[in-house]
Amino acid sequence: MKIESVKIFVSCPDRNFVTIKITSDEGVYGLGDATLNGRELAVATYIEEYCIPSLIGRDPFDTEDIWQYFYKGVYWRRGAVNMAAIGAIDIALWDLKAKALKVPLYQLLGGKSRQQVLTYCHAQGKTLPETMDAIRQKAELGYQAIRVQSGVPGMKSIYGIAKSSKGYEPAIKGNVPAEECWDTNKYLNFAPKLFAAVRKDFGEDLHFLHDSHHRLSPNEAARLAKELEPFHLFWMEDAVRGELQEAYRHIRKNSTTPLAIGEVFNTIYDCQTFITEQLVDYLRMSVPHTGGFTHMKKIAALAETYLVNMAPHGPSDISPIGIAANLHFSISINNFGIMEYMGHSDLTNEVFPHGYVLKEGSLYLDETPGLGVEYNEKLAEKYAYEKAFLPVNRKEDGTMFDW
Ligand code: GCO
Ligand code: MG
Repeated sequence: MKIESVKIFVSCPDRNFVTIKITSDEGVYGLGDATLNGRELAVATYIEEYCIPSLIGRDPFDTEDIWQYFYKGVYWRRGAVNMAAIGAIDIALWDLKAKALKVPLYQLLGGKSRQQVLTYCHAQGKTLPETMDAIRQKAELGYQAIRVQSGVPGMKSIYGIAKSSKGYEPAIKGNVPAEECWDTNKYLNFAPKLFAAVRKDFGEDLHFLHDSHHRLSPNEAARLAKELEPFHLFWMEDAVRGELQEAYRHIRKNSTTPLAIGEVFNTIYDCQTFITEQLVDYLRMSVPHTGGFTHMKKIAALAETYLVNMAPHGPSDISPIGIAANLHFSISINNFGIMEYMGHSDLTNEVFPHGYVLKEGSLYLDETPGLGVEYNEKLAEKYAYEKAFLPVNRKEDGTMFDW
């Protein structure tokens, strides 16, 4: 079998998505998710200009060699754009292979290690009472794990809180990024109060998670992790930027609150120290952003050796193709923790019809060969790309800060 054509589609069915379609000379095709929130055209151009010519004529079953060709063969290694491009190609090739062999993709990854994939959803509100209502609604839907984000008194905006009633969406349409304003002290004083209230109302049974979105210093993170200990969080996420992996030693030494990190990582080298020193409990890399199945299998294997669990990133900016990739990966590995699932709008789901279903907070795969997701090209054509950015963040005195 040979790769005959590769196409890239950029569309905006409520939000931007980049989709790759690789077709073989036998007419079998595979789909991949190349969406990188706020940098969509960079990945699309990278694939179009620098990858497609080298893919044509190759055997699509050679996933390992093709992966190495685009990783090792490129002098400029790693990086979000590069690895999202490799991830999209790799996912499409595995989808194609599974379709050609007429099996659901997870069968190529080792079969099922469990029957369903536990997910967590988001509950958020501008105020504490609003947040408590949102948690109640999600609990009533049967979710067992809920990420809680709340507005902080005295702060105008904060990561994770919806501006409209349509639900939280991190990318904002426009020509330049929106600006947010941050105050660590107000946040640190409020977060323990939030979780004290949450446990008081909802008891011990539900799992609660929280995302600090890379805004704390190691010592601030240690303080928060310690103060949150009595409320038994499932995890505290992205407390400190992950560029300096050693920074987590200090948090780890000072608290037993479970730690998660990794949604912006894209190679095994971004988490090597986290794994080998057991500095975190969960790694949050996603299959599409981290070089696809070929690379993620190796990361999961290293993490398994050190008793670290995988917990793929699953926001709305990963398309249903990327979500399905995360699902096949999560169902097949032994060291799976939990998967984020924000869900998508009805329109997005119409453009990407899929077989996975959510029941009582867990996702179930069907037995369709491949990933089990389609891309409705005709419908997608009606929704042209609209430039959108993630916000940037400054401290109250104007200093540029982490978002
Ligand atoms: C999460 C994330 C997201 C990201 C977003 C960026 O835990 O789901 O933090 O909300 O901010 O995916 O594109
Ligand atoms: Mg996050």
